[in-house]
Parts: sequence; C-alpha cells; structure tokens
Amino acid sequence: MVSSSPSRLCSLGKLAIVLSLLSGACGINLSVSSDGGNASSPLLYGFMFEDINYSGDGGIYGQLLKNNGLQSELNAFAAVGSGTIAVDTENPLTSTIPQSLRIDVAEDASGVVGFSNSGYWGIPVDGSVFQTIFWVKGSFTGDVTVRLVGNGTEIEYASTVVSVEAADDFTYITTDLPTEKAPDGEVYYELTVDASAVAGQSLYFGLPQLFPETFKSRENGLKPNLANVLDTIKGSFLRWGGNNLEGNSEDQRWKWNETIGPVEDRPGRQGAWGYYNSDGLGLMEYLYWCEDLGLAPILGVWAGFALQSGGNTPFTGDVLTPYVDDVLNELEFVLGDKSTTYGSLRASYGEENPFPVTMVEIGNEDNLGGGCESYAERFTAFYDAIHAAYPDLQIITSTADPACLPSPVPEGVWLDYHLYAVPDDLVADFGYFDNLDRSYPYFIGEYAQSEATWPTMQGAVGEAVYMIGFERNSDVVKMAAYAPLFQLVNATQWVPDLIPYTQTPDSVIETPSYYVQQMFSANRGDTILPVTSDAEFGPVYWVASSNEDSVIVKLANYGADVQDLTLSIPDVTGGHLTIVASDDAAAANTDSETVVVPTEKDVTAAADGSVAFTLPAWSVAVFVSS
Ligand SMILES: *[C@@H]1O[C@H](CO)[C@@H](O)[C@H](O)[C@H]1NC(C)=O
Ligand SMILES: *[C@@H]1O[C@H](CO)[C@@H](O)[C@H](O)[C@H]1NC(C)=O
Ligand SMILES: *[C@@H]1O[C@H](CO)[C@@H](O)[C@H](O)[C@H]1NC(C)=O
Ligand SMILES: *[C@@H]1O[C@H](CO)[C@@H](O)[C@H](O)[C@H]1NC(C)=O
Ligand SMILES: *[C@@H]1O[C@H](CO)[C@@H](O)[C@H](O)[C@H]1NC(C)=O
Ligand SMILES: CC(=O)N[C@H]1CO[C@H](CO)[C@@H](O)[C@@H]1O
Repeated sequence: MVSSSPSRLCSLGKLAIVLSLLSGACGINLSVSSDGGNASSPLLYGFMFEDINYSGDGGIYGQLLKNNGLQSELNAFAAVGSGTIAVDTENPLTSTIPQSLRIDVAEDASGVVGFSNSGYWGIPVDGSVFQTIFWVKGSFTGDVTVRLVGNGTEIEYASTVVSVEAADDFTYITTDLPTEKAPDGEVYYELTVDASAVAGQSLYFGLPQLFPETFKSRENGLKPNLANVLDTIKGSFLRWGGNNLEGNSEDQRWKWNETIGPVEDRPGRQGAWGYYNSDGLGLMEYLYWCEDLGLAPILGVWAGFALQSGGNTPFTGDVLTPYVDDVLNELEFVLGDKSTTYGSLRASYGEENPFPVTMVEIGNEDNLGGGCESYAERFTAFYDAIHAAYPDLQIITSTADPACLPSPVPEGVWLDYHLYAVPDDLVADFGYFDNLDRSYPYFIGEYAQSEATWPTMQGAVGEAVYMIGFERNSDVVKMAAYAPLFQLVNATQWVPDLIPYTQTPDSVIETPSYYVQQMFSANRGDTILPVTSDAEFGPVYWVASSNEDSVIVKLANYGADVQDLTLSIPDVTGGHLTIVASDDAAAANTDSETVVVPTEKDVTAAADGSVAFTLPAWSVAVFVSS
C-alpha cells in the first residue's frame, strides 16, 4: 500500500502547515455517502472460546479450587495440621468421580486437621459472599471450618463454620462464605476439623468447590470480573470448542453428554492443552453464558477427527455412524421438545424449553493435521443427517480451504476461515475479502496478531486494518471472532490473548486488542456506506456504516506518522471520537504496566459541514456522529 504524498507532507508538522497553505492540500478527506451500500451482518462481532491457558477452569468458570475431582493426584492439595492426606479410590464419591480425599488422623492428634487447596495459581477473593460445597463421609459429628487465607501473610479473608453430621455415605454440605476483598490472588482455601473429634480415624471429602458470587448469580456460573469485561465488548455470538473439542484422541474428545447434569456426575477429561478439564463448564453452562450475555450460540460438533497424529482418526465410512447419531442426540438435547428422550433429559436438569441454537459448526480446523483429505466425506455425513433433521439450522464448515470441502459445498453453508498472522501480514490481507468468491458466506472463526507475548499496539492496529477489510464486506463475512479470548498469565499455552488476567481480584488486563474489539463491536451499523476519498488505502484505512441513530466511521493508522483527517458526512454536525494509540508500536499492557488507554473527545463540524481531527501514530479511532 502506498502512502499518498499529501499526508506525508502533513506529517512534517509546521513545515507542512506552510506547504499546505501554499498547496491547499493537507490530510485525507473522506466523503461518506448516505445512499447505497450493503447490509452488514448483525452478528458480525463475537467470541471464540476454548479452554486454553486455564481460561475455563481457573478462568471464566466460577469454580475456584484446582483439581477438585482429584483426577491429577494431589495436585494443589496439602495437608493441614497433624493429619496426612491421600487420594482414596476405595471410597469413590460417584462412579464418575471414582475417588475422594482421605484424611488420616493419628490416635493422639490434637489441634486441627484438614486440607488446603491452592486454587489456580491463587484464588481471587473479590469481597462477595462466596459459596463452598463439599461432600463428607466418616464417623464424625462436629464443626467444619472453611477459611480463605493469604498465602505467606496468613491474613484471613473469610472464615465460616458449618456443623456437620457425617455418616457412612457421602453427605452434601453447602455454606455461604462472606469474604473481605484480598489485595492480590495469593490466597488459599483451607478446610479443617477439630483433630480430637476424628483421632485415630479417617475422614473422606469429595469434590470440594468454591464459587464467588457468579455473573448474574447463576448457579455453577461464571466468574464475574471476566464475564463483565466480555459484556463491555457487546459481542453477538459465542463459538466454543476449538482444538479442545477435537481432543488429543477419539477417547479424549469433548463428549457433550459427559458435561451435563450434576457436576459430581461429570468425569471431566484430559483437555487438548495439557491439563485436565473438570467440565464443570459444560454444554448447558455454555448455553447459559450465551443467554446471560445475549450471544447467539455456535455449537461445534465432533466430526470424526482428533488432534493426535498416529491415533485411529479420521473416521470414515460406517465407523462415523455412531458419531453422527451422537450429534443428533446432542441436537435433540438442545433443541428437542421435552417429550423427546434427550429433550426430557434437559428438562430434568431444569430447562423445559429448548435453547435458541441456530448455528452448528462441523468439526474444528479440519484443514490441519491430516484432516483435510477426509473432511469432504465426514462433513457430508454430518451435514446430510443434521440438515435432514433440522433444515433450518445454519451449518458451518470448519475450514474454508476448497481442497478440503465437498464440491459443490451445499447451498446455504457458511465457511469458517482462520488467520493468525504478524501485523504486517494482517495489513497485507486487508483486501482479502474484497476479492472473494462471494457465493459462500464467511465466518472468521479465529483471528489475531501472532508472535507477541502481549498484544502490541502495532498488532492491534494491524487487527483493526484486517477488521476494516472484513467489515467493508460484512454482507458476506457474517461473523468474526478474535482468539484466544482469555489467558491466566501464570499458566500460559498460547500468546498473545485478548484478555489476560491473574487471580488478583481486579487484574483483568485490557490490551490494545481488547480496546479495538470493544470499539468496533460496540459501535456497529446495519449498513456499510460507500466512502470516496482523494487518498488510497494505506497507511490509513477506513470503513463507514450507519444505523438508525448515527453514522460510524472506523479508522486505523498503521504507521508512525500523524495523519490529518477530514470527514464529510451529509447532515452530520459533529460527533464523538474514541482513539486508542501509541507512538511506540511495541507498546503493550501487561501484568506490570498499563501504557495504552483510549481517549475520548467530542468533535464539531466546521461551517462547511466537515469534521476534522488528527489520527495519532499507530492509532485506531471510531467516530460516532451525534
Ligand atoms: C482535502 O480537502 C481540502 C478542502 O476541501 C482540500 O484543500 C485538499 O486538497 C483535500 N486533500 C487532498 C489530499 O486532496
Ligand atoms: C457492496 O458489495 C459489492 C459487491 O457485492 C461491492 O462491490 C461494493 O463495494 C459494496 N458496497 C459497499 C458500500 O461496501
Ligand atoms: C502458596 O503458594 C505457593 C507458591 O505459589 C504454593 O506452592 C503453595 O502451594 C501455596 N500454599 C497453599 C497452602 O496453597
Ligand atoms: C501469577 O502471576 C502474577 C503476575 O505475573 C504474579 O504477580 C503472581 O505472583 C503469580 N502467582 C503465582 C501463584 O505464581
Ligand atoms: C454418551 O453417549 C454415548 C453414545 O453416543 C454413550 O455410549 C455413552 O454411554 C453416553 N454417556 C453418558 C454418560 O450418558
Ligand atoms: C509459558 C508456558 O507455560 N508455555 C507453555 C504452554 O503450554 C504449551 C503447550 O501446552 C507449551 O508448549 C508452552 O511451553
């Protein structure tokens, strides 16, 4: 892309003013037409989520104790007081959580005995009324004390006592735990009893859980600080799954029917990103997440292909049939009337009415890892069955690569396209969607800058240029989602991510990329307006749209020079401008510093109706007319 010479002149500061007075030319003029233009997809901006970097367990899922089902030996647990702890398989909590935590207490024990759990690199104690849940078994009647304690400081942020009458079967206990806000995440959970009451015995605990007050007070719900930050983006859809849907092997795939019902009946599974998933955040929790944040669900279904090469997938031919049937069962669970087998199972879990699922994606990134050759056959098997049973469902492929797709792709299907690229390459792809075969709608199911530890300002501008490229074409690009969404800083598998956090209660890191998502998604038009300009695209890029209230112009300046802009928009006398920028292309907000924050200002039109302002170096701006 070539920068136009007038804007070069303008970037020369005082000299440019003189030159511009002489030549009469300075800056970039954009003239926005109020007529014509294409409809923009109302779903355009949304979210992609997979449990990576402890973004589900340890992240947006509200349950705060790590390894609470004891599937990873004693990881995160420690003995408190004079007892010893062990994983006990003779006293399973359930057939799906086939173990419990045993505390052995000596005859002469005194003081307290119990266990601690370190949480996921700590516990965020936000001052709300927490809830703890556990099962207990043994010969014990007395008080159980649950505390949240500063690790190293021993400061108590919560303490509650619940009286318990344990027996030979596991007894379910739940109690509120009012908390005081902790200054950081260095907090552990502790559960103890009076040692003398259990001296010479063993006591068993099953599936301890700890929740803050969850987002919208949902039972088994979301962590509020992360759900709140998502809410500010005002996304339109949620796609969940990703590589973690595929699993490392067929057996480790995401099995929808093992993620529903009471949490003590969910076995969990080895996730695709190196750690065990509790699946407390299961199918219904994803659907409630959609309901509570106003998001359209995109249900990803397992399509006969697991990640690990050398495994027995891809499955083709008759071997696929039970997996296709399994998806039909899943769809009946989600969409079926409560008189159906799986619809009634859903109703038994408290949801009488079907969920509003309208979109199903078949597989995940089947162009990668050896999935391509068999995808056309696998896609067709799932498509035929799903489409026959639910003709109104929007079906999405997991790849846009024609080499992997059936030919022709059935009419009405959308193609999922992913792009992770360095900022320059995001910019180089600005025109990608201008030049598409427009017969198939696109879903950009994942995209982001790559090769940075924290999203940089330059990367965020690159993303904005790419987003302007697809928003201009949002008649055919139906949806797009940044990925990955979340990252627990202390346990990272992939960088950069949109919203990193630690367990310090307020430590949600708003990256430049987050601001760009927020600015673009929260300010949307329903029609993309034609724009004419004397300048070419690059280094400044733009897209204009309108809704019934305003005209919106999104701008990105992918360069170190300041740019002067003049907007001419019929009948517009001013508006509000939000700008995120940094002179330092490498600037990033991290766990130790916040250097990039958006600025806001009102701008008024000149007598000739034009609105003039300056785009700083490396900036993204959104103008909304008043
Ligand atoms: C932008 O518009 C102004 C005023 O209408 C004009 O003087 C200037 O030449 C235009 N800029 C370019 C690059 O053409
Ligand atoms: C509308 O779409 C057509 C292609 O179908 C494209 O040529 C045109 O530029 C688009 N209009 C706007 C305002 O983006
Ligand atoms: C305290 O923090 C350290 C370091 O993260 C951790 O190893 C330890 O398990 C924590 N203590 C408790 C009781 O969880
Ligand atoms: C997690 O990371 C944060 C930020 O780097 C750090 O301050 C904190 O000590 C870490 N916590 C643990 C338990 O390692
Ligand atoms: C889940 O469904 C599969 C069949 O699709 C079945 O074999 C399995 O037993 C089911 N699991 C549970 C927990 O119902
Ligand atoms: C920083 C860090 O922990 N990175 C690791 C995250 O996990 C991936 C794969 O699970 C590893 O390859 C990284 O080294």
